[in-house]
Order: sequence, then structure tokens, then C-alpha cells
Amino acid sequence: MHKVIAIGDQMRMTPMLNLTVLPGKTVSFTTGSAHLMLIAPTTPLRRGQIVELDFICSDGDSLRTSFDVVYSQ
Ligand SMILES: [Cu+2]
Repeated sequence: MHKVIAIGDQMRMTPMLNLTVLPGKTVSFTTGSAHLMLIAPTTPLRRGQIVELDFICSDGDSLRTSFDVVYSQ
């Protein structure tokens, strides 16, 4: 997970080490803001594809979430 921060007049990505989602709330990942970057995926991804990922929560639970691929190389 990355977030985009302004440093002077430049925008830079910085790692997000954790993410807190309060009960009943949602968090959006969008290009140019908080986003999920898959580095070296095991299978090629293409824009428009939907990818399911499992998040492991700090309490040990897991959460499966779907994401739209918005950028691929
Ligand atoms: Cu990034």
C-alpha cells in the first residue's frame, strides 16, 4: 500500500505500513492517492481486470477484497 504525499512541488509515493478501517466505514484506493501497487505479480495483469486479494488483519482475521486493475505495464 502506498500513499501519495506532496514534497515541495513534487508528488511522491510513500509506503503505508498499515491501514485502519473503522467499523461501518470504507476506505478508497485511487490513482494519485492511496493505492495498492502489486510489484511482480505471479500472473500478468491487464487494465480492467478484477483482482481478488486477501488482507490479513492485525487480529488474525482475513478479508477478501476485489480491486479493479487501473494500470498495468
Ligand atoms: Cu505506488
